[in-house]
Amino acid sequence: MPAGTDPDGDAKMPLPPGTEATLVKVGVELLQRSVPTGISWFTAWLKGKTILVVGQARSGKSTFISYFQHGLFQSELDTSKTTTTRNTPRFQVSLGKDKTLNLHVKTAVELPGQVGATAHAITAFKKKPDAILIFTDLSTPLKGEADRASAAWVKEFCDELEKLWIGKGAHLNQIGSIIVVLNKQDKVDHETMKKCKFEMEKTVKMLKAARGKRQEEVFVMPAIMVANEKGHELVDQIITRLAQQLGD
Ligand SMILES: Nc1nc2c(ncn2[C@@H]2O[C@H](COP(=O)(O)OP(=O)(O)OP(=O)(O)O)[C@@H](O)[C@H]2O)c(=O)[nH]1
Ligand SMILES: [Mg+2]
Repeated sequence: MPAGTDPDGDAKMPLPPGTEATLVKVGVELLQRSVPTGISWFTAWLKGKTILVVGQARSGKSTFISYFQHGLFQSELDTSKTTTTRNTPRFQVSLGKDKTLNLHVKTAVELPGQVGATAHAITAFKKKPDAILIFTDLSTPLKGEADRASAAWVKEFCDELEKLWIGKGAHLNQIGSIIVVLNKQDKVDHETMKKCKFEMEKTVKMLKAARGKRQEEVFVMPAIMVANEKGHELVDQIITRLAQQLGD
């Protein structure tokens, strides 16, 4: 973790001049993407993981997949709504100074936000992915109608997913990682982020059968996915956590 940030990515002290540029560079150097070829394609085929990206409409799912796959980070854009399920081709992410941690991604699947939390949970149950990233938008209210409120969305998703897995036998559930992403931290103050994190952590505690036989911890992590000096750091922490839980 670079100097000047705590585990939530909050600034602890003013950064010395010029450090901002270094932070971005560190982020880029720690995560390297490649498309497998030859023998490494075969390894990737054997090990490849399916990662499902679900969550509130307009919360940043497509933006995340673009960064995850290509390492591209842009300013806030007028992106179009995703209207159908999208699957990426195979890619590989290598992490760490010596590239010792590798994540072979068979496909990252994004669901259209507009279809709602229950539909996302049904797809998550049917697809049986290796990991689920649940995207929320910190700038929306916590409570209210599920399609506009972050905690309500996550609660509806978790309730439905848990209901589907109960009685189906958790031993059949091979899930290795579930992460709740609190995105758009740049749009809210520290207090709002903390309150939302607390609420989400309470909600995900109800996941038991849906957490599968490995019963891995469900992490709740803030993110910023538009260009700024802290942005890479937070999203890289999420990808690192994913790789630690699923990595080869
Ligand atoms: N301020 C800010 N804007 C963001 C962030 N991440 C994404 N956005 C913006 O949010 C908008 C929606 O992003 P998308 O990635 O298209 O969201 P989505 O979840 O794929 O949306 P749907 O496909 O419609 O469900 C775009 O204008 C992004 O540039 C962030 O961390 N901060
Ligand atoms: Mg989208």
